Amino acid sequence: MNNPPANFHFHDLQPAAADFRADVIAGLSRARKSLSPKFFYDNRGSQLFDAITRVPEYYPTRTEIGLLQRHGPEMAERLGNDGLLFELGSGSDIKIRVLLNALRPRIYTPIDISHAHLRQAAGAIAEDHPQLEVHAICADYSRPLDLPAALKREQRAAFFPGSSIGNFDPVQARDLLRRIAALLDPGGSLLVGVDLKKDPALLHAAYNDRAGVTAEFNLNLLTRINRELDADFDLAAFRHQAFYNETLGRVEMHLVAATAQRVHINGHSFSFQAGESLHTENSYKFSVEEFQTLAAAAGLASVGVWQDDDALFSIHCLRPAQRPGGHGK
Ligand code: AVJ
Repeated sequence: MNNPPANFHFHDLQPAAADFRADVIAGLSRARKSLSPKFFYDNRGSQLFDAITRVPEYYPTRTEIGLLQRHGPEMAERLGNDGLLFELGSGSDIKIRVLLNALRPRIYTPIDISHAHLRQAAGAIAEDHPQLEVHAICADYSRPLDLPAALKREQRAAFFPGSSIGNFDPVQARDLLRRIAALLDPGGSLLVGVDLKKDPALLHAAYNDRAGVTAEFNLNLLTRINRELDADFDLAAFRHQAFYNETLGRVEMHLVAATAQRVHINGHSFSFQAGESLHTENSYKFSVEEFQTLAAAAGLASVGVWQDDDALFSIHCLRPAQRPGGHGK
């Protein structure tokens, strides 16, 4: 953006590059190598994720947008807040545009780890909505967050789209929902997109698209490590793998070494055996009841749930449950 509009504010609380290096070295040092999926989203990774949302097999994004278009006014009414709207992991901006039109908050605060992507998307929204204060925060929302003081006084609601909650294992997901609950007012609510359990063949197709965009997205993590951490992954030696783990109710993505590999990162050296995998993502799937149980464990009560006719995707409206002795509405 050449000329940020006056209603646009950018708060950079981005994690330091040192954190990325330390996390990658720790992840590759484990007996079962793994990295957090939050590292997918460098500029190229954010672009590739956008491309995934357009492949025919990847149903979540278009299904969630359909739900927002169809039920947006009712969702806004349930959210019931015209103060401040947080968005966690502001991905594609179509979703938030639909919700902003229905809810009409005074302040919009997207929180995203991807700096350039956030600046661009949030800046465009500020331009198109001159009445709306946009306070974009570049941060890792999976960690405790110190809110800019200007945002502390408003009535707050939150939107957590895309089933990104599925990236966290159950205990982490509960803790994250608790932290989001703490961001809300006693009367504030949360709208969260949650991918539903379904025929594993549909899940398999969604994470193994024919055009190979998901594979490229997965492999881009190695490109990013090579570039930012001066590492020497041989990209041709790793292949994308994604499957539904029925026991754990999650899609898993891995990068599997075709042959034995040795990789150097910043003075460290890591070996892969032939067939050894680097686990790059979990994407948990939930029944409506399973998600409500998880939310309840985080102190959030269900005040509405919407799903499409094919039961592919759900959106839940949750509200901090009244604490005994508390003053919730
Ligand atoms: C944005 C985390 C919800 O798990 O479906 C898409 C990311 N990974 N294809 C998902 C993703 C592979 C996506 N989330």
